[in-house]
Amino acid sequence: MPRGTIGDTSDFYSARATRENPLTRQTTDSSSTQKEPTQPRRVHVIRDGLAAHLPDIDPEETAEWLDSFDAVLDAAGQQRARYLMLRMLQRARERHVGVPSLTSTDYVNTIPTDREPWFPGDEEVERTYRRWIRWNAAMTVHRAQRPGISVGGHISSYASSATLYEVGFNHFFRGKDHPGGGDQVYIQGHASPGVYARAFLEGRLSEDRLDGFRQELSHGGPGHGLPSYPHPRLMPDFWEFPTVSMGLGPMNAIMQARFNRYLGARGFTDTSDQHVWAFLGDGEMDEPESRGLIQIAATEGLDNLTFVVNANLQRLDGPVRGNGKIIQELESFFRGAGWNVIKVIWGREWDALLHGDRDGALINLMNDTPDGDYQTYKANDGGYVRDHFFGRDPRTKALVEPMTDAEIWNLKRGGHDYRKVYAAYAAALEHNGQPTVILAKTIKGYGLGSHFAGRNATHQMKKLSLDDLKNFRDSQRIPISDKELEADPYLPPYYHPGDDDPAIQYLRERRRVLGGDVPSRRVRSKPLVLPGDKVYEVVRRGSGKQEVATTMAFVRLLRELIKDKEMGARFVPVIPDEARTFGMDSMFPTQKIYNPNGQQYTSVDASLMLAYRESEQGQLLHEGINEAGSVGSFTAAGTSYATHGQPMIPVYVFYSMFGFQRTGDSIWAAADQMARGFLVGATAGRTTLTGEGLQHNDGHSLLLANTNPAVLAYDPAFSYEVAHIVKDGLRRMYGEGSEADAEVLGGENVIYYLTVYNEPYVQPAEPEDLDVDGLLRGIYRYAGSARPDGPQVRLLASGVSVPWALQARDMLAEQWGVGAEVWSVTSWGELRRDGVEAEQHNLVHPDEEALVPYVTRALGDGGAPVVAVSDWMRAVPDLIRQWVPAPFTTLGTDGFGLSDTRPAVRRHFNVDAESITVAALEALVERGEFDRGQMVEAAAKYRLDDPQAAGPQTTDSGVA
Ligand SMILES: Cc1ncc(C[n+]2csc(CCOP(=O)(O)OP(=O)(O)O)c2C)c(N)n1
Ligand SMILES: [Mg+2]
Repeated sequence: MPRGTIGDTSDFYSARATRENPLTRQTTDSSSTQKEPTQPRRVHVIRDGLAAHLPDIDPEETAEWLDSFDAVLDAAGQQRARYLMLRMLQRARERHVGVPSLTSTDYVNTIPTDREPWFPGDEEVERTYRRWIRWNAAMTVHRAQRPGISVGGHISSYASSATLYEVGFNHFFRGKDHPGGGDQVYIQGHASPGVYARAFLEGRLSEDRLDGFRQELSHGGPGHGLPSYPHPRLMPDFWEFPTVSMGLGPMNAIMQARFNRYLGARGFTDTSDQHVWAFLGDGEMDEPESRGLIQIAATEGLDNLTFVVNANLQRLDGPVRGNGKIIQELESFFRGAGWNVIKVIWGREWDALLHGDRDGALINLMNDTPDGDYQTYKANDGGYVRDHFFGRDPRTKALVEPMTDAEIWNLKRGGHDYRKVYAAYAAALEHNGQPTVILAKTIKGYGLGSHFAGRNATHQMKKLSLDDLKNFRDSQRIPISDKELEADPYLPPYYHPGDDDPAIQYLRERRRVLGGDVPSRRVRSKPLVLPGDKVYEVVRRGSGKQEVATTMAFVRLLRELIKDKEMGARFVPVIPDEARTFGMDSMFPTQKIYNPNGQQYTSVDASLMLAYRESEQGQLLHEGINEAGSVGSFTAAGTSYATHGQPMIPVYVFYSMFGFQRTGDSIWAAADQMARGFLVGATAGRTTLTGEGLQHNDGHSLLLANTNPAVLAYDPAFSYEVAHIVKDGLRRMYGEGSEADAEVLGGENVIYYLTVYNEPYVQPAEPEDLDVDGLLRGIYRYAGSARPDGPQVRLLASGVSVPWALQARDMLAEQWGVGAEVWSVTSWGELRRDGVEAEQHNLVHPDEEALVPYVTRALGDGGAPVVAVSDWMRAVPDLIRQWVPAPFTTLGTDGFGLSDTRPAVRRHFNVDAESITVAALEALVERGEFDRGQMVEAAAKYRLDDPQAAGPQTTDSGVA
């Protein structure tokens, strides 16, 4: 392996090979023993449980047990037999006999009525203002549909989940002034009107703000309206966690709970009294992301996390599981993954009926009824429920005989019942060692009347007819007259009884006791003390004669930074199982990998210097092969300056191909949440990670990165460039105080994206007259023309392509008498942003002197043609096209990558030195400054169309 190649991966591969063989042998061994007859006889006892083959050491006793079971079944029927079996299982578990647990239970509440705790609140008062919140939430959306505005919103989601939130707000969610530091609450995006409506009663939002729902610009100017969904960036003192892209909330909540543990374990702040609540839709649970990380919560034993799934049985278009039962499905799924599951299905009105259900007929019905029917019942009436539900079995029919249709209609679902929901939340908090999921059955559009409740179209209904308004007003007992409603049905009044109302006093007192406002976002951190220049020296002075890849240089710098006394401990390296590829395994023994259980085994390489080390206080977050979870960790760490008042510096290093392309939506949410930190796209470029091919070769993440307004994307060529970019990034993100108070972290809510490569080359020392300002803005001249006497061109290159451009500069000078400057473009994207800003400014300020984009100023009036090249598709350099004040040619790696040597692939895409040379000559021909015949000769000489004519491989390409 050549010097300086990223990571010595040979160990990794040989270890895997030697491990595979014994494994295969083992399998063969065990299958051969199975064939041998064994004594005593082995019987298939449990197919998919603990053991497939158990010896029957006392067949007679076994027969007696089986006979007893048959006898019960014959004499007392299925229900009794089932009951006894369940009791046996329960007893077995109590006595620690290893039997597989049931993954699903009957369709009833997990917590029996007699185990419900005392409800500490004044339910009547709480229900009173819940009605006001319901009304105001619906009116917020309805009024946003007024003529001339019509910006929409959702009414039915919050209507179904009001109780789930209210019990939390009144009794559980702790605010930031709580001594424990407060909880983190992920609110379902479509429930935002309810949260605004509560904030209105609390006095946090005015009527005028509610009227600005979804009008963030036009309603009184920026900052006066309200964002559609939880968007911290748009309402930074209110929302904390963006959730509306479904599936991201569940992932981020898990990684947040895990990060809380990490932060506590590392001694930054005590997070032991904080809880993460994630409110999710049952339709949302279809997202692979929603379920995809739940094993992490289980294996890490995150009992500081509760998912609350609002199982209203509907998604946008219709039923979530019309033919099945979403609650039962999720119960099995979560329990199987190691979660504590609490079902809240039936309200207290059912208690007596269930008590009277002596032979289990009612439970049978409950078990057998598909969700589609449950939905239909609640879109009808009590008579319908009597006939179509209870009427299906004479025993249940008889059970409800004494009840009126109205009483049957009033049998509520558990998710609308304060006591049942309170019991579930209390049990979740008490549970140790596992995360909890609460599956709460509700009705979509609950309380909004028959046009909304349970209707398939309810998700998208945005306004109420006058009749709907009147009925809803009546059901919620809102003291607003018919006359007031009729005056302008587009603008029915909000309701607030005044701050002195005892119910409002109660509501506010509850929040005061629980530590203040939720949701609420605050930045309480101090700016960090930045490291001095010394840490950067090692990478600024270049690599001498050694060939070093920029990935290596970055890791080297990170290792220096992590040693810094002030800031070092705050770095949070996040790696998805690629540390060895990047040479980050060197950090295992020193920084160690965080594991709440430490390292309870002897590592196979324990005696080596670079041993694999896990520790309770580890600094590295090793996420396994899990980019989605990694972004979750990046987000939690990168927002810790606000969430916990602890600025942490996440450095997430990944294969650049699997970053923006795979998890772009999560990075978008991180930007919304105003995460700060470094994303490092290692093994960047379309032709640099050769051998890996189409799925690995990234020629476009810089383009994708540029679409995220919070991301500053840099493509450094040399290690000193990396140093300046990182240094400036730390200053901009963590080193500055706010305008109002220098002691409070100000800085910018941006994310740095650096693309670094795996091709080793000599890293030059920083030039003495380096144009640092240009480097940080995106472009500076690295090398002047080598032939001032001949025709002139300018070569713009970035990242790994700068050495190709330098080679072309020599070829142009030596072989064709042409002078070429080489400019290092550290950021095409930042140059573009600057250009766009200038254009925008000039458009709206035509009276002022026009701003000239930086790239135009930097390149000046020289007029020499410009050839731009990179290891990215042409659209990347094309980002600056309109501001380049000269003829502009771009070369790039458009198309799929493929596996071959670097020179072959670079010839194929025509981005190598030879191709640059010919492109430059061509540009000069166009201007009449070079002879066409000679240019054609050059192309033929270099065999530009023949990858087989390209030179041999540069260095070992590394493996991914
Ligand atoms: C990733 C993603 N895909 C699609 C949507 C569009 N969408 C918004 S709400 C919704 C249905 C939500 O159903 P559910 O999760 O059951 O929530 P409910 O409103 O029923 O509580 C859909 C599909 C989205 N917001 N995010
Ligand atoms: Mg739903």
